[in-house]
Formats: sequence, C-alpha cells, structure tokens
Amino acid sequence: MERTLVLCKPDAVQRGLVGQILTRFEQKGLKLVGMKLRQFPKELLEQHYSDHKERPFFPSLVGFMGSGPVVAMALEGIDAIAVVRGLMGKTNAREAAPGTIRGDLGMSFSNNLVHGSDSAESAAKELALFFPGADELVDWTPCTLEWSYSVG
Ligand code: IDP
Ligand code: MG
Repeated sequence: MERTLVLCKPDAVQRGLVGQILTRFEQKGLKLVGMKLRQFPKELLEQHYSDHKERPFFPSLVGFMGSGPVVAMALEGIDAIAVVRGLMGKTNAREAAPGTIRGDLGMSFSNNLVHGSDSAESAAKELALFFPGADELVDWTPCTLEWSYSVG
C-alpha cells in the first residue's frame, strides 16, 4: 500500500468541483485517510513547490495556490501515486486526455484543478507538510477492500 497527497486547487474549490474530484478517487478504489480545507500560507506553498523555485511560473503558481481555499487529501491504495497521476491527466488541461480529471474538467495549464505527488519521496515530503500532526491520518479498513483489490 502507498499513500499520496492530493490537492484540490483553488480553481476546483471555487468552481464547486471538489465533490466530483473526490468521487473519482473513491470510485476508483482509493481510500481517503486524511482531508482538510485551508487557505495555506505562502511559506508552506513555497516549500511544497520548492522543486520549481527556479522556474519562471513559480511566483504565479504560489500566488494562485494561496489565492483561496485548497482541499488537501491523503489517499491510500496499491500504487496510489501512479494511479492518482493517471486519473489526473497531463499537466496542461487542454492536452489532458478525455476521461481524466483535467481532461474532462479544465482548459488551463496553470489552473489545472488538482495536484498529486509524483514519487514516493515527494509523497512522504508533501504528506508531512500538509498533515504534520501525528493523528491527522487515519488507519482504517474499508469493508470493500477485498472486492476492490481481490487481496483475499
Ligand atoms: P504537475 O502538477 O502535473 O505535477 P508540474 O510540472 O509539477 O505539474 O507543475 C506544477 C504546477 O505548476 C502545475 O500543475 C501547474 O499548475 C503549474 N505549471 C507547470 N508548468 C507551467 C507552465 O509552463 N505555465 C504555467 N503553469 C505551469
Ligand atoms: Mg508536479
């Protein structure tokens, strides 16, 4: 099992798409183990996107992510990191395939609705950043586990 960080970005919250986005992850069989809505401080967002700090779009990216509330979720499942990235689609929503979240719901490169961690290392770093408290992530067993994963 893997855990990954998903953010519903400010455009998703403003457009009332959080429920639809969460539904896609739930329906796929990913387990929600943490969730919060916050307007996150600039310093945290700069840390979150620190790999991009030399890129020209970094200031506008951090500004956009801090411009309104964001819903942060921790999702768990087998290969959760890659599965979430697949459901999200390509970064530029105009190029993202139909059937993906970005492909179905967005038209923008920057305002592309969702973030998902891109590796085990970034997932560990990002989950610690957005869910720092010891009790913020919940261990539980969904009654659908065997039917979703056929692990029995
Ligand atoms: P990802 O979100 O698909 O992992 P990254 O390359 O990690 O894409 O970029 C982080 C975020 O920065 C993107 O989701 C998007 O919001 C924004 N971004 C990336 N590249 C550009 C760009 O060339 N112009 C504007 N915004 C960009
Ligand atoms: Mg990325």
